[in-house]
Amino acid sequence: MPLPVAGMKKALISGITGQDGSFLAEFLLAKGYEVHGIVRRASTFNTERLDPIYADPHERGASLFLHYGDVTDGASLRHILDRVQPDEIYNLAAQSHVRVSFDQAEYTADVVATGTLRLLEAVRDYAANGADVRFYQAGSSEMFGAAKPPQNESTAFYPRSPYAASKVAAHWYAVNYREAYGLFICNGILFNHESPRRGETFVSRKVTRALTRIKLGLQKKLFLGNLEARRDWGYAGDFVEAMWLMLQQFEPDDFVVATGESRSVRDLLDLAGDLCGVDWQRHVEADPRYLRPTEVDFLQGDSSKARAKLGWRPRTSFPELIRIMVEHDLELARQEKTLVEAGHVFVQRGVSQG
Ligand code: NDP
Ligand code: GDR
Repeated sequence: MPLPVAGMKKALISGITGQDGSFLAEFLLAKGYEVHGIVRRASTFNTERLDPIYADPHERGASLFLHYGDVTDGASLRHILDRVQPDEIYNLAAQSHVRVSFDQAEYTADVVATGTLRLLEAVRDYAANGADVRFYQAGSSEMFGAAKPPQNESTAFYPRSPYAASKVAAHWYAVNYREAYGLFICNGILFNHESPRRGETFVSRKVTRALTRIKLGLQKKLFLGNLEARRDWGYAGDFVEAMWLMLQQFEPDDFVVATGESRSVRDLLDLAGDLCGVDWQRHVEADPRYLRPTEVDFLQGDSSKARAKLGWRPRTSFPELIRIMVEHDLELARQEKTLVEAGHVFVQRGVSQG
């Protein structure tokens, strides 16, 4: 591996292969950081979202480096900290699907709650050995759960899923490590943010993938759960900037990051349907598999603090976000159609999970 360039700031991202990890890596590389990411071993490639920014580490000038590790494996985290010596750590690793967390509650807690604790313990030792390090914890609006909107930093948490309860635990671990050991730790409480890189079992992407495929005759039905739930949906590319801004402040603090606007799943279908020229009512069917035992009905964030103190604001409106996603997925559908017309059989994967 080439020697790091002196003076370059080093960031370590857990969850770098996910939606946010890939946007954050791009953002930090553009700022001149050397970026290191933790990747878990899988039997298939899980680094697809990093393809556009990944260069062979043997090549001169490479500034993105990947390390095998897992937040369920504390020793691997310590080894990575020793090797990388980061200035900033972004803890984005999670089993992040709320519905799945009801099926895999213990595992979700192990990754989301105890995984954060393992990383904080490793950071505590790293700092005790003299490192000057800053830590970002990826908190979620799901922590507010049943609390009345609009939700801000003073709103009491009322988690409604094993995922949300685990994020609340991680949040308080982070606060405690800040207070107990004087570490520079920030909790970002981010409301939903989406993009063409969103996993296909989250509702925004599930809708844009399905309606664009329906438009081109590749699919007939879309099975969904609760259409009345309301979310504050923003663009992931805008939200990763807020993570970075938190770590550039004089004092560590916690911030809500949101657009301030809330829409229902039905509104999302109306907008995506209009953009595709598809009457969704003719194609959408209810499937109770996608309902959650306890739902979060209404999220709408108040990010006045982040706007005032970080100077952060969202740049991409909801209609613009959905337009970007529809355009991207329409292109994917066109590619699929070309293959189908050339005789390839297409299998739609994975949507039964989400
Ligand atoms: P994704 O699900 O797209 O990415 C999750 C990342 O965590 C992936 O890189 C995944 O790896 C990795 N991961 C999962 N389990 C482990 C593990 N045991 N050890 C190491 N890495 C692991 O999530 P997002 O990018 O959307 O979200 C990033 C973070 O922000 C998450 O913590 C999420 O809970 C939180 N969040 C997200 C919001 C959103 O709207 N997107 C809103 C609020 C919070 P792999 O690719 O191998 O699966
Ligand atoms: P969420 O996102 O649970 O808010 O968590 P998701 O897109 O999964 O659900 C949003 C809302 O849509 C309703 N819904 C469906 N959801 C899915 N996935 N599939 C369906 O078929 C469907 N039908 C209706 C859901 O019930 C829900 O009300 C996301 C994740 O990124 C978390 O990690 C993150 O913390 C929060 O956002 C903020």
